[in-house]
Amino acid sequence: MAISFIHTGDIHLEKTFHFKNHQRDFGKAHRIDLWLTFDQIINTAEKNHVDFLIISGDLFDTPDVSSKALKRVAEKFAHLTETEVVICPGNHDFYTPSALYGLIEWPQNVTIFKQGQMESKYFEEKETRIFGIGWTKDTYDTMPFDGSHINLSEADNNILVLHGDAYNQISQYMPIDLACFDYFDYVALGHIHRSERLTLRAAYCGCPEPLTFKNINEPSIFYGQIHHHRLDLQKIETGKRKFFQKTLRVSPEMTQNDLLMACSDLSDDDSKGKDYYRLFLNGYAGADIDVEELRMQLAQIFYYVEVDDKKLLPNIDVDKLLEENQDNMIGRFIQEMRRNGDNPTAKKALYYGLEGLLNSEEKG
Ligand SMILES: [Mn+2]
Repeated sequence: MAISFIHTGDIHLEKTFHFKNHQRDFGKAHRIDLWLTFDQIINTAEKNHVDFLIISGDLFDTPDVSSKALKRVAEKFAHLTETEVVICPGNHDFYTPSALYGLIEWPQNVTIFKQGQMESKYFEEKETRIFGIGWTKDTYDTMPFDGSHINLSEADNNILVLHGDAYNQISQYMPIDLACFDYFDYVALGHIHRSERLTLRAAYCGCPEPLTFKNINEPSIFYGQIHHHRLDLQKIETGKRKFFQKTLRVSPEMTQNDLLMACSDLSDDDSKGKDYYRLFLNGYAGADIDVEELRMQLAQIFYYVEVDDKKLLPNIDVDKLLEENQDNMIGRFIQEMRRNGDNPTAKKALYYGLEGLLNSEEKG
């Protein structure tokens, strides 16, 4: 029979964040974002009457989750009226009887793989068998599975859920050889935080809510349907906020106001009002540029902004530089460039050229 599912994972509920910007408690706020995104996923499952909500590990960030948080998750699952929840614990939330998943009663519609080896559950009404290897410790140099062919019933839908590394066969986080499982209708993968379809029938869901400036692609979940062993997989965008890193070229003729405008123009108002920005200032600052003041100004425009000025150098005193370098390449370069006049383009060319020459001198 035809079935539908949502595949998510790597939500990392209750993660502690360490943001560089301390103007507000951004870490606590983003912890709440994770919960809101989790709610969004549950609502999507309910609204679309999906048969299965598949969670491929790292639902929680840590084994030290309060029972209040556990109960909140269980309650959300219990409210699903048509959906079976299947959880394959990962390296962050591996199963033990004395922590996390072992601490509370889970609703009837929740299945947790907790054996540390290949196991499966059959859902008779849906003619579907879901396999998985739930983690019971925090590292696996090899997959706890002998690679043998699993005999599947042709009449059923067969799904496999794994948390591990399909990119690196010497990973300590359960190396996965996808070629061993190419006869499943779908392989739902977790652990890598970037959403990617690796084969026609295997995909990493990625984080539904991004966690760091390294999570650059669109946060999403997968909505899938299987019918007569045909898989249809679609991305649904999720998440509250995104992370962006941008670099801005600063030239000496830019005023404080120019710089502020240039930073502000990097994005639209909607994104500035909710997303995380890390701005790298690069180049030469004129005398009236005050980066600390810029940070304060940007804090009024952006929800979250970091300004990295490690590569912003003070303006070059060209006259002094010429005096000191009369007889070498730098001096000759300045004289040559000054023949082009004093317009902004010529000035820019002079500064960027000097930047290159001075940098290569430093390195040499
Ligand atoms: Mn993870």
